[in-house]
Amino acid sequence: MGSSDKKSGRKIRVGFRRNRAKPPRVKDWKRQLAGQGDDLDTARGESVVAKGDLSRQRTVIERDGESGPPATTKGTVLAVRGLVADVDDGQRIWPCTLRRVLRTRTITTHHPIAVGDHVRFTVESDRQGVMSEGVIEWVAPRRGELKRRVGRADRTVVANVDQVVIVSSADMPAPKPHLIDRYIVATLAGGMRPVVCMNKSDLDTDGRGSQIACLYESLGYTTLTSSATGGQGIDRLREVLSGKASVVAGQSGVGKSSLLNAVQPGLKLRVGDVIEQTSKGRHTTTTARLLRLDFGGYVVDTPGVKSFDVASVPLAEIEMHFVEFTDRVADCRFPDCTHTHEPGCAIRQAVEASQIDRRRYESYVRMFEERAG
Ligand SMILES: Nc1nc2c(ncn2[C@@H]2O[C@H](COP(=O)(O)OP(=O)(O)OP(=O)(O)O)[C@@H](O)[C@H]2O)c(=O)[nH]1
Ligand SMILES: [Mg+2]
Ligand SMILES: [Zn+2]
Repeated sequence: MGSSDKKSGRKIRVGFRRNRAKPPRVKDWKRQLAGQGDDLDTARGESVVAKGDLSRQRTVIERDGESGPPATTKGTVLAVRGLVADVDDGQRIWPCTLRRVLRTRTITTHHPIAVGDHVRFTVESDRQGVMSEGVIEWVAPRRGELKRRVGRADRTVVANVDQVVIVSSADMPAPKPHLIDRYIVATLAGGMRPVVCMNKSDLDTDGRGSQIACLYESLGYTTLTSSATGGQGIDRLREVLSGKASVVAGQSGVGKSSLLNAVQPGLKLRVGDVIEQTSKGRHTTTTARLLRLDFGGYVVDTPGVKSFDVASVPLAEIEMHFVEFTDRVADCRFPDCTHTHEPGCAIRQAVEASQIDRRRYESYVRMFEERAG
């Protein structure tokens, strides 16, 4: 690791794991100098600088762009199972573990690898000399990242996608518009495009599904009405997914996997059993998985959620992701108006005048108050 590496790389600070709190034994450094230190923290292409015994952090040089270490293979993470990731190099799928220096980042980001990550890995042979698994050495900087808060950690549901198809159903289970709003906020905050999909249109006897779909359409979001079993809207969904990187998300049982099977029957995704189906869904899909589409692009099918915590979005940013607020906030009397209780609030006036949908406003207040504590 020469100084040129340092120049081309980006310094990041990672926390020490507890077992590294003590300075490494001299023996380790000798082994490393002899070039046998591959199983140590110091992966090829990364330099580790411990700043004294008391340092709780160390600096790692992380490379940007295409110039990863030469002996590595490029791949995309299809699925993550614990600390093992299935990585597709375009030819085959490799089970990969993580280089220890990447694992240290687990402490702050829950898991340093997410479905959709672009990685570089080295292939390792087993005792019989068979190349059987890989070790992830490097993770590319992410663009488009859907994050949700789980406990006190932010978890990346999927990385490197262009759009989030937020699926709900007209009935069975009943639509939860507040959940759609949460997904929209997380999608926009993560730099992606939201698409609203109202499925099970065949069950929309009272018209509530299409009423909700109309609202999102009027706000300017790409909106679909579909029936995975009846075939309505499937061609349109195929068009929306074509050539893009997408993720489908929403409650359990709304028909996410069924919709993907309808756009590409070869996927053969497991779907909920009609007989056992309750109005709550049964969590048929259990892990997020990246799937390639024959007509171009890829899509990540995700397990259904009950709720979606947007705590990863900064409090002051939430209002920015309510598109109907943005032209009006300048008219609030106080520049730091939170639109929850202040006099002279242009947002609340617009709600009273029915210019802003009251239910959307309530979604905002719920998200704001939850975040404000
Ligand atoms: N009537 C009707 N039923 C549907 C439609 N789409 C899906 N279903 C049924 O809804 C049930 C749940 O479908 P899934 O595709 O497993 O739902 P999911 O969103 O993937 O659920 P999870 O994997 O648990 O998150 C299945 O019994 C489907 O046959 C639809 O458009 N109309
Ligand atoms: Mg599913
Ligand atoms: Zn206001």
